[in-house]
Order: sequence, then C-alpha cells, then structure tokens
Amino acid sequence: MKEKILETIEQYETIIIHRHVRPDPDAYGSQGGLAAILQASYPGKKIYAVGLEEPTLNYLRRLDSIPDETYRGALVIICDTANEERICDKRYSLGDKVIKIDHHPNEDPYGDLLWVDTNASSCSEMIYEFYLFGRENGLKLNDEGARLLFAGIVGDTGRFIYPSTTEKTFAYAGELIHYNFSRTELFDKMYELEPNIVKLNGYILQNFEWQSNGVACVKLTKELLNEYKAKPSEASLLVSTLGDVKGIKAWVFFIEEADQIRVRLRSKGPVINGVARKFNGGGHPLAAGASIYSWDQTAEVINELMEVCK
Ligand SMILES: [Mn+2]
Repeated sequence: MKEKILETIEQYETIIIHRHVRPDPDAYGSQGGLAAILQASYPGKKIYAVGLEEPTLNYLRRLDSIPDETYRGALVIICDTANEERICDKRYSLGDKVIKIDHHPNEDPYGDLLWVDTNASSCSEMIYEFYLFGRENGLKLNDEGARLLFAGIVGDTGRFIYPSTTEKTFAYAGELIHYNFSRTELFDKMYELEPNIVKLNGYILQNFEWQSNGVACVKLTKELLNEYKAKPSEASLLVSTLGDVKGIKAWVFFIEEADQIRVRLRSKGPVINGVARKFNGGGHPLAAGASIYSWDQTAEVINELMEVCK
C-alpha cells in the first residue's frame, strides 16, 4: 500500500492534506509531518494542510487556507481520521482522489486508497514509516517535519506510556530526535496548562465518583466549567488525569457543551470503544468518545462501562 500511495503522490501536482475535527497533536503531527515531507521532497508540487485551526496547537503549525478551486484535480490525503464524519473541512470530497492513512479501527473504509494500521501507536508513526519506505525513492524529511511527527507520537502515546507504544515507536522516536528541534520547548508547549485548568484538575481529583467494578466518572456541567473559566476542549485535556488512581479499570468524563454532553472514555484494559459505539461514537480500544444529549443518559453510559469491566 505504501508503494501505491507513493506512486499516486508522484502523479499529482496539488496535494491537500486533511485530518480530524477537534485535533490533537497526532492529527496536527501526521498532517503537518506529511506536508513537510512532501514539500521537502517535491518542491515543484503544491502541498497544503487544511482544517479549522485549534489555537492551543498553533505552536505546532498554522494551517493553509485555500479556495475551493484548488481541489480541482487534486489529490486529498486524510490523516488520523477513522470516519468521514470526523474529517475536518468537508471539501475533501471535491478532490480527484482520496487517500486514507489512519491507525484507528477501520470501521468506515472511505477513500480510493486506504492504509490503516491499528498496531501503529499514532498516525505520525505511520507517516515516519512512509518516509522510511520512500527514502530511497527521494522522500526527504526536514527538521520541522521531524518535530511534528515526534510531537504526534508523544501525544498519542501519552509520552510513551500507553500500551500502544511498541519497540518500533521507540526506535522511530529515537531516530526523530537526531533532527534539529528543541524537545524541551516542545514538551513545555504540549503540557503547560493555564492556572485555571490546573485548578479544574484539582476539582476533578477531589470529586471523581467511584462506581462498581473499578469504574469512575467525572461530571463537568456548563456551570462548573464557567466557574473555572474553562472551555470544554480544555477540560478534555484532563481526561487522562485519573489513570494513576489505584484500582481504576475504566473511567468516563461527561463534559457539557452548548448542545450536547461529550463522553470521553478511557480504560486500563477492558475494551471500551464498544461502549462508545452504543452511543454513536467510536475510537480506540482503550480511548474512545461519544456524545449524549441529556444528563439522564449518563447512567446508561456508566452501566455499559461497568458491564465491560465486570
Ligand atoms: Mn492518532
């Protein structure tokens, strides 16, 4: 598949790279890393990375804004996005051909060419692997690309602690740090939190609720988020905070947004993306998400979660 993707890339003059909505460092890392590789390798081609910018990730890169016409005859590559619904910037369908590169379960096999590797820690790891594959055929990786791919790997592995981290992950990260970028600066940017968010984290640690079977939950209402002056997207960054609690098997954060309640599920072992799917969501076996539309529904989610943790 890597060979086919490389051949296809070579055939197109314009390549537009997308990623998922509500981006994380791996979304930016894989998208921006691939863009950097293609720009360095094919100076004659027009390469764009598009999507709605997430201000907290501006330190990774800024995105390109392009008119609809640019999509005419273009190749579109979508990184780190399991299903079409989650693709940021719906204009991806205006292109000539779509390639999906992703590491989530392939539940929605969209696109003309698909490369899905659920054993990869991150989509950024796949992009680095793609570069290794194409190196002999002229693919180049520059410092900026390496910084972005490293950030994506670090982000999706929780700094190399999640079980998705493999020997390959460490090997690739080890190669990436040979490039010239400041890891210290990157880590500072990735993990710094505003003081109000640190305080919200304090609230979470004080107030998470134990259920049965090693399940815990956290409910963050609009009122509470207002009190801490925290946006739902900022509260989402704190989801992993319960991972260190002794005896916890899986947990759920309910985060109220304007018109829905975001359900963020995490697990130390029991597979929880099935629970997410029951509420029209999805994701990885140990990290998934969904949406519900009333606080009454939280009990259903908690019950499903307790069921898989039995
Ligand atoms: Mn990812």
